[in-house]
Parts: sequence; C-alpha cells; structure tokens
Amino acid sequence: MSHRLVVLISGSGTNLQAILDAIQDGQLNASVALVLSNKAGVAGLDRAHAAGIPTAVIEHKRFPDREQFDRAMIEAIDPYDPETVVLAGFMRILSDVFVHHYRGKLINIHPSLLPRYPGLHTHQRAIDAGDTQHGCSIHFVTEELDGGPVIAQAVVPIRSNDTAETLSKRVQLREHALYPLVLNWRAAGHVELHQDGVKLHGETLGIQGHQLEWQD
Ligand code: NHR
Ligand code: GAR
Repeated sequence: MSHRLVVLISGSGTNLQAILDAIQDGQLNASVALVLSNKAGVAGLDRAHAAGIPTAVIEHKRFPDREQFDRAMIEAIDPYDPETVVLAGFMRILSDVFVHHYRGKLINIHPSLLPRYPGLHTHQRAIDAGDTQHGCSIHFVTEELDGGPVIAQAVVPIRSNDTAETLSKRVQLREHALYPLVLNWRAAGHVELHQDGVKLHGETLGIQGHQLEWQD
C-alpha cells in the first residue's frame, strides 16, 4: 500500500518529475493519483501524461473569486482521497477553505530558507541582501503565506557572480532531492503536523526544520 499523493502545479513541473523519477526508481514509496494544474498547456501536464497519471486543469481565471476556485479544486481532488497534497511550483495563493480542508496533509516547497523571504522573487532578494547562503524549504501550508511550520531545508551557497537565474538553478537541484526525501519520510508516517510544530520521527523540530547540507 503506497502513500497516495496529489500534486498541484502551475508550470514546468521539474519537481513533479523528480517525484515521479524517485517513485520509478523505488526511492519513494508513494504513488501520484492526480496532477492538477491551474494553467492549461504547461509542461508539467505533459510529464504527467508521459507517466500515465490522470490530470485535471482548473483555470483560476474562470472563477469569480479564490474561494470558488478552491472549492472546484477540492471537488476534483477529494475523489482520489490523497494522504498528502503536494504543491510543486503551484503559484496561486490558497484561501482558508482549501487550507483547512487539507490541514496536516498539505505541503509546499518554497525557494528560500524560511522564515527569510516568503513570497516571490526570493533568489533576487537573497542576492540583493548580500546573503552568503540560500536554499529551499518544505513546509506545511497554513493560512499564513509561506509561514507554515517547516519540515526540512536544504542550504545552498550563494557565489559572488550569481544571478537570480544561476542561483535558482542551484537551488532547484536541491529541491529535486529534498522533495522525494521528505515525501518518503511522510509516506513512512514519520512527519506529522502537531499543535506545537512539526514532528519528525517523534521529535518536535525547530523553526527551520531539519537542515540538510549536501556536498557538491
Ligand atoms: N497558500 C497558502 N494559504 N499558504 C501558503 O503558504 C501557500 C499558499 C499557496 C501557494 C506557494 C508559495 C511559494 O512557495 C504557496 C504557499 C504563489 C504566491 C503568489 O503571490 C505566493 C507564494 C506562493 C505561491 N501568487 C499570486 C496570487 O495572486 C500569483 C502569482 C502568479 O500567478 O505568478 O495568487 O512561494
Ligand atoms: C520551484 O523552484 C519552486 O520552488 C518554485 O517554483 C519552481 C517550480 O518549478 N515555487 C515557487 O516559487 C512557489 N511560489 P517546477 O514547476 O519546475 O517544479
């Protein structure tokens, strides 16, 4: 019995691909039941089709407000009864309706070392601030944008000649390793959201979660 995932995307889907590859390679004991995109024609949908996974497109622009868009997504997702709902480059802010419905099951990968740089354009902001380190965070999604409890982070060095583009590529390499790793912990029942924060292997984590540094 593998852990059922539903993956939400808005674009290229390289994190989705990393998850699919890890499942295929036997490194991640899970299955992707549905890939849902808020944009038609994106490359991530082609990746899902190539892997034989059902897809749904629910375009936010066809809905009068965020809540009705979110309710339509819930209706599309719930028949698949996911144990974890994965945001992988999903670019729409979710209303409380959605966040409450999937509380404790909804996780996101964000391209910064939270709590630094919630929101958008994180790579440029880290460079502009003169930071020497950047990275990515996987966190439970709550009503507070990019403010939910962090499960794990991967730290990446910032080099003096980095641009937002070169830095984002380095961070994305780590994203593609971190998401399958954390999802496999989750599939094994080792990651839970509690009132006092995230528990990993039964221990409550600090605000930056479990920190990982890979060697280049
Ligand atoms: N929703 C909630 N409630 N909480 C979070 O923590 C969320 C969330 C929805 C998405 C991902 C997040 C990121 O990793 C995420 C976390 C989009 C925006 C945004 O401003 C901000 C953060 C994130 C995703 N979106 C614009 C909007 O109006 C649209 C931008 C666009 O389409 O390009 O929704 O960074
Ligand atoms: C990833 O780098 C992810 O961290 C970031 O978008 C990229 C999606 O790439 N997410 C956000 O910025 C969320 N606001 P992908 O579609 O190739 O996985």
